[in-house]
Amino acid sequence: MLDAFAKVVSQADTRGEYLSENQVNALIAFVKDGNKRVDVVNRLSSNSSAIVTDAARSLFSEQPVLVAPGGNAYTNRRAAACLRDLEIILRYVTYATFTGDASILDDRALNGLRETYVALGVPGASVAAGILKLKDASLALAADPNGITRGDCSSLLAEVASYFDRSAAAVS
Ligand code: PEB
Repeated sequence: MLDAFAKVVSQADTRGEYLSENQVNALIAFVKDGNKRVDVVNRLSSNSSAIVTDAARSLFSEQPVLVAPGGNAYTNRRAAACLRDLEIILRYVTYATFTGDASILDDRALNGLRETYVALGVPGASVAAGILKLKDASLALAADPNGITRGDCSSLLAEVASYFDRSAAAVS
């Protein structure tokens, strides 16, 4: 598991080089924008249940076969597993956002996930659709200007979006 700093240091060490000015400047920008990052993580973490249940509700209404008899999320046990899976992805996206690095998401959640779903018969494309719903809800919440100091969050939001896209691509 890496973070934005450890990644740059480890890459420089692999090449036996000092940190470049560009790398240092990028990390200074990372620190300067730290409050924005923490605010986004807090917003997503403290609204996680609503984000997850809304995403699942919307997925099931678009793909009702999932919860119809014979569907992969049919029965309370499987619907609960589905909600739990979305919750896990959201949680790892918040970790990646906090550390500014996708490796914790890759190593602990996405690695082998597609194969797990294939083995279980869980439709990966539907999971991916659910993850994109998590993304939409999370970005809307993260970008909500109410009750927060306004600033430019575009690159941070693009980064958060990339973690959801990466997760969806890993299972579809
Ligand atoms: C991944 N999901 C399921 C299982 C595992 C995961 C390992 C099998 C064990 C279990 O049931 O608990 N676990 C999950 C994950 C990590 C992890 C992401 C990362 C660290 O450890 N079914 C649908 C929807 C979708 C869904 C499309 C969006 O129709 C999910 C939700 N996952 C789903 C379902 C099951 C499951 C298990 C329904 C239960 C499958 C079954 O038992 O038949």
